[in-house]
Amino acid sequence: MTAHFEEALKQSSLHPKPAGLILEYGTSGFRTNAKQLDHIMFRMGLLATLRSKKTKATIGVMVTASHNPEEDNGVKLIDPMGEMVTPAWEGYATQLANAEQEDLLAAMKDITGKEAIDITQEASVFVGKDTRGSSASLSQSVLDGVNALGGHSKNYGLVTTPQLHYMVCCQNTQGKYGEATMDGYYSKLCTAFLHLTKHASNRTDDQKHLCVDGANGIGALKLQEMESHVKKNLQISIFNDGSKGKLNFQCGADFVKVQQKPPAGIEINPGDRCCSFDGDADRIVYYYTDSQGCFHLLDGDKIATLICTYLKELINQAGLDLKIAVVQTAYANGSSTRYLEDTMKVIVKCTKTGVKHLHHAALEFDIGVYFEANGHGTVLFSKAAEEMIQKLAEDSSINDERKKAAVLLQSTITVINQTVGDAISDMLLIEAILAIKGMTLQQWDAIYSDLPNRQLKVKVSDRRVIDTADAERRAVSPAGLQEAIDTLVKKYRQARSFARPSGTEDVVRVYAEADTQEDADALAHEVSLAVYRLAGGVGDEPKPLH
Ligand code: 16G
Ligand code: MG
Repeated sequence: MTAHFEEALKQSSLHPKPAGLILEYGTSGFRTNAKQLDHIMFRMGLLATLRSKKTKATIGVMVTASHNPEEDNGVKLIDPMGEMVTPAWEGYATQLANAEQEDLLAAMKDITGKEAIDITQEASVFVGKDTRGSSASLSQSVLDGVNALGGHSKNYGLVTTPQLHYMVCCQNTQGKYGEATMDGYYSKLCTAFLHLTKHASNRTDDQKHLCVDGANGIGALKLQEMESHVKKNLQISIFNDGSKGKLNFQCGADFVKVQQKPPAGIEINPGDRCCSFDGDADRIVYYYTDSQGCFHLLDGDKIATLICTYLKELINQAGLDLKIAVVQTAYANGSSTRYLEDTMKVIVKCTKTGVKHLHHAALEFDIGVYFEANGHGTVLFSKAAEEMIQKLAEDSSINDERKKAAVLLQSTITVINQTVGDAISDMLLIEAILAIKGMTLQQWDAIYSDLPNRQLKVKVSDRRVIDTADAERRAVSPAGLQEAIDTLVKKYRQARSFARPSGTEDVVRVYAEADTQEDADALAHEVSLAVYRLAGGVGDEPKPLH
């Protein structure tokens, strides 16, 4: 076995690990300042090759740090069906990343042994990168790692994260999911989009126009590539296209969602339809300003509700008996949960933060719509549901209404990237739904009213002292924190609050909602103080917002 690892060991010394540096494969892979990542990239090339040998399938490695600042970077692994890498291998990733050079062989042997990997098995790894300055050399280090273990690699170069997920899935389903090329991706999604919007003939030119904030990242480049395919039915103006602004700086989906204001670099007129992607284009939020110039955000919860409403109508029209559910996290606005459960009567599930948890939960249903409030999400259709829809669409004995619904459902499935949340695919789906329903953003926004909310961060000496339960909605430790939150929440109307340790930053996040913005702000501040006092806050005490 050692012989197979010799080259890897030799090459590893060209990608030296800073002695003592410990990094962890977090919620979405490794993510930190780009300068600390070269050895991580090489080793993830090694690990992806081992994972490929184990699964006898193509594995993906994406070099990106999503919405983080430009100077950061990161890497995540993609499993054969285009999903996030399985948790046991996150552990191996951490193990391999933190082994000192002299322990690397032992770490590789350990993983190979535990997983009973046949080291002589062929391996194949797809690699992609975002537009950060550091991504070119870091993705080369991933390729070096793959080559060192004798794996085959395909370098997709600049792609969005969801595009790479898509390629991996296409490759491992022998093309059943689509063709593993950029052309294949655009042509699949855009053909479905044009088919869907063909049914919306009375749209005005105004309604065909969309302003997109590309966060100065990869999403902007890819939209430019795609534009001509959809032009007939959607005219896109791209802002923050990376030609001058800085990646994610005062723009992008994360900025807009957290700051609850429009990004820099975009001029919005009242009524304009706008959306923002994040730095690797796996998140999207929509927004507009009204005639008073007031900003309105349509976040992941609003998107899930719109999609769910649309799908439910089509399922009814098609006369299909399919169970639809929405999966959310603790951050979901209370109004959205109430609307979905009470008015729409759909099943709502709450999971821990992080795409893999939502994705996993959504797989349990015929149709699982999952979205984080921050705009990451997609829709999963079970194999049985897809087959039922397909059969119905081909059934010549049914009436026109059922037929039309079945055909629309078919194209809806095609426009969706089911491997992971995808800003481009979500955007096309949302645009198609609005077109088909003849709906403006204002009308969409009016489906329910968000409860005012606030998110804050608290610095503590060790955020792991906070342990949560009930999908992060309750704090189990430190002692007294949950009781303190309960007491504070009771002071306000329609209030809810929780604190959870971040999976991507060294902070505790606090979320609060209440029936007025003042109360949401006050509650968020009071809960932050409780966290600061009970969970070992460092630095100055949190100050009130007003
Ligand atoms: C990562 C997650 C995202 C989650 C966020 C929470 C993936 C691909 N991304 O970006 O889903 O909302 O972390 O960050 O899983 P936090 O733990 O710092 O609040
Ligand atoms: Mg992202």
